[in-house]
Amino acid sequence: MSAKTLKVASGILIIFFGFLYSPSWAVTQIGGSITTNTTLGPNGAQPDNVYWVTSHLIVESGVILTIEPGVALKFDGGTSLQLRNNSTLIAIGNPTQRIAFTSLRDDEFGGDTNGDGNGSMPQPGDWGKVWGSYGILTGIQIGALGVNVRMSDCVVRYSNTGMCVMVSDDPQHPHNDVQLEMTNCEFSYNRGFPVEVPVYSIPAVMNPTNSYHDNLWEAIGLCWGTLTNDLTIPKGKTYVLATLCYVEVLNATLTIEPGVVFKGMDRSVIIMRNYLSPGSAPFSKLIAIGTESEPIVFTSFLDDTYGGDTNGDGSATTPPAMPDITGFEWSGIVADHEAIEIDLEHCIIRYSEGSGVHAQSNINPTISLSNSTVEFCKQFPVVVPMNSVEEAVSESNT
Ligand SMILES: [Ca+2]
Ligand SMILES: [Ca+2]
Repeated sequence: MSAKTLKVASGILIIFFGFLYSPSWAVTQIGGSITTNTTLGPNGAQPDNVYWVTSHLIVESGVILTIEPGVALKFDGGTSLQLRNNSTLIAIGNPTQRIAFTSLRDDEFGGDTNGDGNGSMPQPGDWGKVWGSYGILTGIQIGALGVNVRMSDCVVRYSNTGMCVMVSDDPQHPHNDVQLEMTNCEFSYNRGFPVEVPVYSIPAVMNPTNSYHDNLWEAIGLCWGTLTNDLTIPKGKTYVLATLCYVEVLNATLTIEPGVVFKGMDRSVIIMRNYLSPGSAPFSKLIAIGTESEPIVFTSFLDDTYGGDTNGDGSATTPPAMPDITGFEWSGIVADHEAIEIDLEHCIIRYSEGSGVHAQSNINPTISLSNSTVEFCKQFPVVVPMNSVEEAVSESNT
């Protein structure tokens, strides 16, 4: 085995390369900070198709990391790819040359990199790191601000949460504004969500060319995110509001298709806001019009009744019959400001630790609730202003 250490430009990216174990695959070891624009692949400064990530690979602010078609990044246990604020990841493969982000022990991409034949098999959770103030364990970590990610024909597998967009570390201004484009990507065998993204990235991750399978939490995870452009959420996957996630709708319309199932983790909410003066347009609207055969469901992450066993533990956990703040259930749908409209029809709302639908005091949103069921909430099922009482308590609701 031969190996040597190189420095790339002025950066501190350390690359070792040599022919390790398998004569058929060259393997380049990488890790550390990338401080200048870098290409990994046959046309890069260290041409190769297989990169063994031996420590956290960190794309620093302002830097572009390009990964070429057919390249495999194989991560040692506990390592990750971290995209700092204002960095860019371009990983555009093609159907015959996919780009893999996987475990060192995964011989299916890039051959027998660890040189033990079938002596070790990849497992969900093989790679990834705890990152961010909420302690999210994830493989590809996308910084909160100004990060641009373009992925096509990629495979992300055997990590914890495969890819996660972070929330700003400032608790007073949690915020993110990533640009995510994703097509023909596969997330599989991850021990957590395949992806956890802000609400505004749902069109990217739900592009029908992407696929998700055999992940422990087989759902689209949602982290804190502010929706400022109109969006329709399609059915097809369960959506889980992760711990402390605010799906915040701000001067926009959020429409939910019939048949969509949301599940909430501890203290997560769907919150409707409008920072303009009372009564002024544009409104914030939540439109959830289900049908009798395809209701729209908002419930607990622990509730397997709708959307199946999303938390991957069979029937080992169930939501408490009457959630308590110490039980860390989700916190319902909240109207936080004036000039807000909430239309709920054929909806099922369950297991909120507060109310199912709640208008903050001294505001006057328009809330319409019909043919719906609100059940197992800790507080009043609905707390609405006087102008909405007739709708909310009509006989069509239970
Ligand atoms: Ca092997
Ligand atoms: Ca379960």
